Amino acid sequence: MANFLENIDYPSDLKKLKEKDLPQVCSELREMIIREASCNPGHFGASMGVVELTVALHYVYNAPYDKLIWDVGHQAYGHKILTGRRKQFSTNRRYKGLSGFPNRSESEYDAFGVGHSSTSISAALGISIAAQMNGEKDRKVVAIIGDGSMTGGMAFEGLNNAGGANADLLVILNDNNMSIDPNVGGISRYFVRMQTSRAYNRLRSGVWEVLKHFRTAGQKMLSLLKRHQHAVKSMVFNDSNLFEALGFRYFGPVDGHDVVALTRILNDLKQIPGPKLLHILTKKGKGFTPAENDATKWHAPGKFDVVTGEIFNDPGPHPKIPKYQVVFGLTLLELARLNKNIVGVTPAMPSGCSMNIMMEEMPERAFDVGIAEPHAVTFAAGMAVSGKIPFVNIYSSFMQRSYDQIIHDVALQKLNVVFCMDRGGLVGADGATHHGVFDLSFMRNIPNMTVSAPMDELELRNLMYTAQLPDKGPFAIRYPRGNGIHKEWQLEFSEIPVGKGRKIADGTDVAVLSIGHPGNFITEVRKIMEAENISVAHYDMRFVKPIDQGILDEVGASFDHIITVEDGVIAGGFGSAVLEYFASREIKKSVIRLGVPDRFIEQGTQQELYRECGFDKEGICRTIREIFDSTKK
Ligand SMILES: Cc1ncc(C[n+]2csc(CCOP(=O)(O)OP(=O)(O)O)c2C)c(N)n1
Repeated sequence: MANFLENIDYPSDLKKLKEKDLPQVCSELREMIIREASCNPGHFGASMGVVELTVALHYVYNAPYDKLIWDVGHQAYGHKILTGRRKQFSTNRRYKGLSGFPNRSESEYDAFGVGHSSTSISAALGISIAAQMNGEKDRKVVAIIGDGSMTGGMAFEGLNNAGGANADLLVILNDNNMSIDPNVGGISRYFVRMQTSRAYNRLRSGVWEVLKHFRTAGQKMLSLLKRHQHAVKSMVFNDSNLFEALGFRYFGPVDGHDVVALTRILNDLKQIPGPKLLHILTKKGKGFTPAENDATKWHAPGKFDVVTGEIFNDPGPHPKIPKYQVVFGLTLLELARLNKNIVGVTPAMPSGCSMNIMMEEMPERAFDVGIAEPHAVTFAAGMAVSGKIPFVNIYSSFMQRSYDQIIHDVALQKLNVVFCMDRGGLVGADGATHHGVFDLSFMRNIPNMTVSAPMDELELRNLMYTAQLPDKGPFAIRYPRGNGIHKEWQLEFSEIPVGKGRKIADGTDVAVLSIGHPGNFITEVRKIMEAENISVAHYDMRFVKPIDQGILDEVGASFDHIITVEDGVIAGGFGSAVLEYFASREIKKSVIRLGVPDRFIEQGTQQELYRECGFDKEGICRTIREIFDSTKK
């Protein structure tokens, strides 16, 4: 049998094939995604589910002139393979390799950079309006968005704007009834109803009638219809359909795994002007049974056996030691048992952040609110006003979405909301869109906010314990992706005095002040430096705000050389807080700040990225040597 995929470098090669060959292209594409993802882990289920859609889109549209905008972009592996990156696909998500998400600097086929959800409709609308302004009347713009991402408020802001603007835009709603975990909320239930309701199926047949007219009408008829858009619209307009009510023409739901039917529908829709929404039904993980049966596990499974479907969990460097996220999940449940006011809030990441542990035992006290970070924060603020103590767990990079809500709805009102920022710092393979490196900077300039970062999982537990004690106000705790370091971690809780760090080791030549997990690099650094006759003192500061002024006074008085280390942006971060304090007290000491420089860091392993930024063990040692080499001169 012919192997089509190996002859497809670009969509132009795909277009040479006959419609009847497309199902085989789909199965070859699926095989390749399975083969590659099994040994080079990444997002799996989502890309498998949109194979037919991907092939149909590239068969029908003329990318890169036409713009295909993937929401989140974790489902775009097939798109990457069909658009010039098949041979490099084995470098997906690796250091210096392909990005795991569409990225404009990687390919002209990636129309819009992405990684966070619910942006596609807004971006597509902007591109479509700009095309109109530029006189590019034939340019087609398509946003592809999942039902999970459709729960994000921004998606609705985009729909509202597009419906009112009457822009030429196609939104494809890829409905697989899943987010990472099962999709939640009214929208999700609405989509399920749409699939079964007779009213929608009647509407659908009306719509297909209109499509048939377009198909047979020819150009003359088409321009006539375009001129009478309003009349056409009223033929299919149905106010009880959410999208129709917003000004979109709704088509569907249709089978998203019938590639030939999809190409025909897309060709038809190309002829229809104005904002349109095509609702397709797909199965996440389609074509790989284990993934179809457990979509959450197979969202991003890690390495796996292509025959048995066994997932090879990466045991990490210390197999028995749990990840920070698990420590969070178990600790939250323990605290919730002790304090009846504690509630949990997660925007669509219950299994990612381990709040599912609390959900299982206390479903009425833990809330998945959909992919809705701003809402999650204000929802928590509302509960805090009524005496609850919400633990809102949001991955650090997604917390960026909630900035106004943190300031306006929580901090200004001094509410006792605990912000648990998982995946703080450089996260590794997910790359620039997902690194949680801005949080220490953007949290520390907010009045009333306590900003902390545990050095290990014991501190994480005790900070969580401290944050729920009375009158603590807004309290941020950020911790990294990955494993903790202690075998025994489920120790009794003890309160950590807010704003107090701790001295880990004495020294005389240089003081290293660390925040968060990079403090664990310093034990090794001290040993290496000791062998070179340099004595290093180490302080784990625990809090960026309020910062421990006692330690800073002590260090300022005793050391000429001070190094700060953080897994976050240097600009405005922890080291900057130290400098600001020294400046305010006129303490004039050399402070070298190590952390993430003022540029976006791409993907790689965390270790590779720490090295690139110069705050891994070697980088810290190098900095210390440079200080003493220069003082000798
Ligand atoms: C703002 C933001 N919050 C959370 C996430 C994490 N996330 C990545 S994919 C995903 C689920 C998306 O569901 P859907 O759009 O239905 O796509 P599917 O994976 O089901 O194909 C989530 C929550 C994100 N990328 N962006």
